[in-house]
Amino acid sequence: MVSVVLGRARRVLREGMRSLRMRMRRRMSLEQKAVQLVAQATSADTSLRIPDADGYLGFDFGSRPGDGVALAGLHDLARSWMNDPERLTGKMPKNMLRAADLAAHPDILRLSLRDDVLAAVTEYLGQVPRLYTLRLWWSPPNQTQRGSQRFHYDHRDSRQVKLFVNLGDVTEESGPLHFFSAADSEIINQRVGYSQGRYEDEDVFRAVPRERLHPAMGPRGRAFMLDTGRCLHYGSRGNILDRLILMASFARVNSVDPGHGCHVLDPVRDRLAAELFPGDAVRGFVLTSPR
Ligand SMILES: O=C(O)CCC(=O)C(=O)O
Repeated sequence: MVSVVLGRARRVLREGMRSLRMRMRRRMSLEQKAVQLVAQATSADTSLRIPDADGYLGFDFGSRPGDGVALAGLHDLARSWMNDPERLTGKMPKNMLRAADLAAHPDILRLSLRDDVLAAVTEYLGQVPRLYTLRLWWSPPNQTQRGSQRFHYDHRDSRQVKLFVNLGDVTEESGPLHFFSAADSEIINQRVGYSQGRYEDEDVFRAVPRERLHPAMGPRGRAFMLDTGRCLHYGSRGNILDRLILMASFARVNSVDPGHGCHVLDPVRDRLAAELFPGDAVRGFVLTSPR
């Protein structure tokens, strides 16, 4: 009896070891591929660069004529989605994007995976990233201070980049994303302590003055790439007006916390890679599932 139980336990252990080894090998080869594709991803347009000490870059995403028009179209589309109560569920900021929208409105993915963005993210991460999540966020007027409305870091990896694009004007009244540079965030970590939870404003502002906080404001097309793992941030707080932004989250393929998937992207990743970007090895890689 004992030998039967022991035999079974050994078999289970061996299977476990084998699947662990296979997973590790798969992750290794994925990482090799992510590094191999760097030259291709950074050859098309290197006009944007995220400075390492800052951990963020503000830039004008809408200055290319076609893209300015596409952003205006996306803004109008998002406004029309506000009449659909099913799109307005969930916590703040409210994601209105659904998987079916990506094929119906290919500009959403085309803009999120623009050459200059992919090159900058690739250079910052040292490898071609995966697109983990994609959102079209609406922040309605509110006076709450919960979840991402409080200072926090994201924890997918030691480095990650989120692209935030204003779809309409974002002013102080529209609850903009606010963030500290990576260098100032490091000072906060040293004085307050690094936490995977939420920070109190008073602790943060005792360490670094409020004046050094950056609001991600600006007209339609103003955009930011931000390492939300290194830059302390919050958003959608104290809105008097509403805010509409496009958000794409990138991280290394072998990130520490791959998360629980993305209901907007996962059902359509492979199909859209083939349909929208045929023969494009970089975007094919960026779009495949992180797990
Ligand atoms: O802009 C917002 O509403 C919050 C964004 C945020 O905290 C995040 O993306 O991690």
